[in-house]
Amino acid sequence: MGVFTGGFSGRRRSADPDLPPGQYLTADFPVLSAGPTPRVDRSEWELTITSEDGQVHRWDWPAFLALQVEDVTTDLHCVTRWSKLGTRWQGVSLDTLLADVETSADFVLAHSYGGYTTNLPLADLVDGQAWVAHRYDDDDLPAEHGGPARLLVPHLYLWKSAKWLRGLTLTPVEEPGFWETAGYHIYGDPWREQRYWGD
Ligand SMILES: Nc1nc2c(c(=O)[nH]1)N[C@H]1C(S)=C(S)[C@@H](COP(=O)(O)O)O[C@H]1N2
Ligand SMILES: [Mo]
Repeated sequence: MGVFTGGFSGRRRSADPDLPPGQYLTADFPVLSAGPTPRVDRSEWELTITSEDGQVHRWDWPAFLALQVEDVTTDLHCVTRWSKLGTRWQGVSLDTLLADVETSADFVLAHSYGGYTTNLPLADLVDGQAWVAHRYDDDDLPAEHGGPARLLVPHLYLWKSAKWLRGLTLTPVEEPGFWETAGYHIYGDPWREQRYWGD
């Protein structure tokens, strides 16, 4: 008797268990930017976290580099359906950046040099789920991929990983960002195919 693998449920399964539904694998690293690439000099760069009472935590480039840097290997899933597995980054965990931030807000609006914004629940940035990444593949993060530093939230669609990150604002009420206002899903879980409003 033959050995049958797959197909027994009658439903098509993704060939790669690391590939969310509706995604395909790519080996290259596409660049997706809604506008021109901002060129931010590291000597002018700063990252801020602003709590709901207006208290601002601020890091310039040397202060940021003085924080504990982590190695991260993770998969990326873009809502335009490409996925790239096993990407290698270095960055500072949001757990580290938020350590001294007192807040009772449940949401975050990330904003970038150049004006891009995206919203996330604060719960999705903590507990080892998110980084501010400044290195990719053992090199400085190229400007087109978000350097000097970008948000990296790999468990959500990649539009949540704001390139050229400038600040995070903690908000008690969720404020939709750039793509979310344009009809993308408010949360964006690739495993539940939350691409657009109503998904
Ligand atoms: N500031 C900023 N961040 C951004 C974007 C953007 O246009 N501006 N595009 C988002 C989208 S839609 C995707 S898919 C990823 C693409 O990242 P990459 O260009 O490094 O592949 O960045 C996200 N972060
Ligand atoms: Mo995207």
